Amino acid sequence: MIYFSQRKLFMLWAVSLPILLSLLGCGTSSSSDENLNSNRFIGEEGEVRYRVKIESLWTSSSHPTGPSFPSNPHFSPPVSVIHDGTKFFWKRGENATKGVESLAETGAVGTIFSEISSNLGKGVLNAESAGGFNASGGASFEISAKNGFSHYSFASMIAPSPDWFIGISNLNLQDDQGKWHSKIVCSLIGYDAGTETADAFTTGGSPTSPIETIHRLTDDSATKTQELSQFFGKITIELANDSDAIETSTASPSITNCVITNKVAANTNTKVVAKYSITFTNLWTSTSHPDGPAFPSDDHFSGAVSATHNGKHDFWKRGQEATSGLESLAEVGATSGFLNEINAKKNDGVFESKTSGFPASLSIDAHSDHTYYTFASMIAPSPDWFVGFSKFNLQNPQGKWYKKIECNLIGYDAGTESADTFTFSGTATNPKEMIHRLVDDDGAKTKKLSQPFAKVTITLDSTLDDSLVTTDTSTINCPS
Ligand SMILES: [Ca+2]
Ligand SMILES: [Ca+2]
Repeated sequence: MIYFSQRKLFMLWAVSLPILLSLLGCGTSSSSDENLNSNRFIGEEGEVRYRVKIESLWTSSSHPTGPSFPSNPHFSPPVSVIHDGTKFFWKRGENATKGVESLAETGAVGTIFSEISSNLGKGVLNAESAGGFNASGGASFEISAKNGFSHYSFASMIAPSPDWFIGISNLNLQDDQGKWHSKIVCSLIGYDAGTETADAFTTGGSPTSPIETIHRLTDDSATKTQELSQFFGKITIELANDSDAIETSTASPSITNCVITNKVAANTNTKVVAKYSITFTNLWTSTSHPDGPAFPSDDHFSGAVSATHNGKHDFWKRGQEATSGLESLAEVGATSGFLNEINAKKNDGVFESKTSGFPASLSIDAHSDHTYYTFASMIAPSPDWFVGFSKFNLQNPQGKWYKKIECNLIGYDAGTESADTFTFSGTATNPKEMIHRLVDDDGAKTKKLSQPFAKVTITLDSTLDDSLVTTDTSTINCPS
């Protein structure tokens, strides 16, 4: 069955012609043409429209040590294709088509549109091009997909360059159940089309022979690799016609370089996922705790267990006895027992749970009904000491998501093993004590162990409804 209309095919060519003309200036200046940007398809029944915004992140300061920054940095008109997932407009690891070669080397779209139009109705639903843009700007336009044609690809030349481009290949706008994602934000890295050889931001070079497959600029082994590894741009793809007739996804899939933000309950805008990045930094050094127990030779932290939840359960809490899972984490660094205790409440208030390295970074999803964050990681070696948060609310009292939280983490004692040195050995504390801060203990060790062991930075990456984010930028105090 053929899913495209003659109108679209006509529009395809009507749009591509002025782009061809405008490309004559691609090497000297950008051509951000509002008329081209306003190009959009007329929605048909069953079609789902998305707003697409491509923003440049390419500046002289973002790529300071790469090839000389050009005087006229810009991007060629991005070509967008909606297809069925079997047709690849371009793909890493495969040879560029003549159309992709032409686009990546000169920004011209004539050949690629010829290739696409021959596939209309055979795996390709539609294609279009927006206007090119300066490295200080961007492009915005709409795309239109439908069931069976839910995959999105685009490419735009990094200009001037030999054959480098930004793009997305075969991004499914639907989840595994065929429901539409509400919002996808992806960072855009640079790709090499494998057809022209040069290492500078200039057009031209010598044809690569034999031709290489399309690869990321960072896949090259030459010096340019690291220098060109920064993101060149960002793309935001957001559902435009969000009506009850469209089945929106509640899934939260993980895609490299992309963040997908979906509603958990489709019936109200306030039930949204908030995506946070969490970074742990080690503050525990021989100089940070100078007069405490002898600094160990193998100082480290165990893996961390993290969870977002609705606050109904205290997985660990100061003044409460440690569970066997936390005891095992605090005494020997085993994460599975504590994680299992959390996962046992998956249907009773736990939203997401995971283990991660420590100090390290992780991302975790919270949700309007699950705004609390709990984690723990063992201070090792130690008898039963750990750092962590218990039930920290990621929303302020007005129900708005915090943008950024920075806290120093003090040490806790799980109350299950007794010793005063940084060693694994000790005797079981009998009877068990309640979980307490190291500084709560009487005696000499108290003051010596009062310094923070680590720092945690919690940053909001995205949430569907920005009105639910606090505008307060003050530093949030650490729970203790
Ligand atoms: Ca190349
Ligand atoms: Ca203890």
